[in-house]
Amino acid sequence: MGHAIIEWIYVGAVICILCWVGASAWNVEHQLEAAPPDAETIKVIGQQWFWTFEHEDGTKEVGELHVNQNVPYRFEITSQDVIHDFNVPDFVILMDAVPGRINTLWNVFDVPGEYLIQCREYCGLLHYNMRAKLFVEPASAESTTSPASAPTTGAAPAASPSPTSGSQTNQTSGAAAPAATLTIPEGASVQGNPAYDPDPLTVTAGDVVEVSNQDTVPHTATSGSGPEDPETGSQFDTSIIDAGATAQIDTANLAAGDHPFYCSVHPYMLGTMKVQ
Ligand SMILES: [Cu+2]
Repeated sequence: MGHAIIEWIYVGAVICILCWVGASAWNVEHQLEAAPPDAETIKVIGQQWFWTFEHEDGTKEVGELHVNQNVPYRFEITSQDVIHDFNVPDFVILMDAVPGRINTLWNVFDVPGEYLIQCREYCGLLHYNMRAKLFVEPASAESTTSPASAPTTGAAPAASPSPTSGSQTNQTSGAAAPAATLTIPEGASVQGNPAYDPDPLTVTAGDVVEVSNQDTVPHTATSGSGPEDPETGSQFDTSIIDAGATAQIDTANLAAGDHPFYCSVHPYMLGTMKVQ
C-alpha cells in the first residue's frame, strides 16, 4: 500500500515536469514568432535582381532600406518571379522570398549603422548583384552624450539634403517637355543586346531627357561606370523604371563632357551621355 502511493507521487511529479517543460517551450516559440502588437510592417519584394521595400505609410525604397533603432519591425517577404532569400547577415535574418506566398519574421535593430542586405538563394545570372543597403538610424539625437557632435553627425546630413533634392525634383517636374529621349529597347536585359538607344546620347545641358523602358523587366539609368564606382548615382539616377514606364533626367547641373551610365539591376548595360 505504501509503495503504491509513492509510485503515484513519482508519476504525478513526472507529469508535472513534462507539462512545465512543454509549456515553456511553447511560450518561447510563441515569443519568437509573434511580432509585438506595435511592430511596424515592411513589405519586402524580391525581383531579379533587386529588392523593393514598402513602408506602412506607402513610401517605397529600392536597393535601400531605412529603419529606426529599437523599433520592432515585422517583415512580409515575397517574390515577383523566382525564389530569392532575404538575408541580413549582421542580424541573423534569413527568410525565403517565394512567389505567391508571404513569409513573415520580425526583428528589432539595436545597433545603428549601415549593413548589407543580400539574396542568399541562387536566383539567376546576376544573383551576386542582388544586394541592398540597410540603414539603422539612431533612436534619438537628444540621447547623444556629446551635444556638440550630435547636430553634425545626426541632424545635418539627414535634414539638409532632403529639402534640396525635393526642390530639384519639383523643378524637374515643372520643367518643359523632354528635349531628348533615351530608349531601353526590348531584350535589353540580355547581355550583348543593345542596352540604351541612342548610344551615345547627345544632349545640351539643361535638356530634360525622357527615359523610356520598352523592355519587359525593370531597369535604371544610373550615372557612373558601374556598381563599384564610388561616384555612382551622384550625377543622375532614374531609380527603378518598371517595364513600359518612363522616367526623366534633368541635365541642368551636368558638366559638359561624357557621362557614363549603367543599369543598377543589370550592370553590364552601359551607355554614355554626351553633354554639350
Ligand atoms: Cu537593367
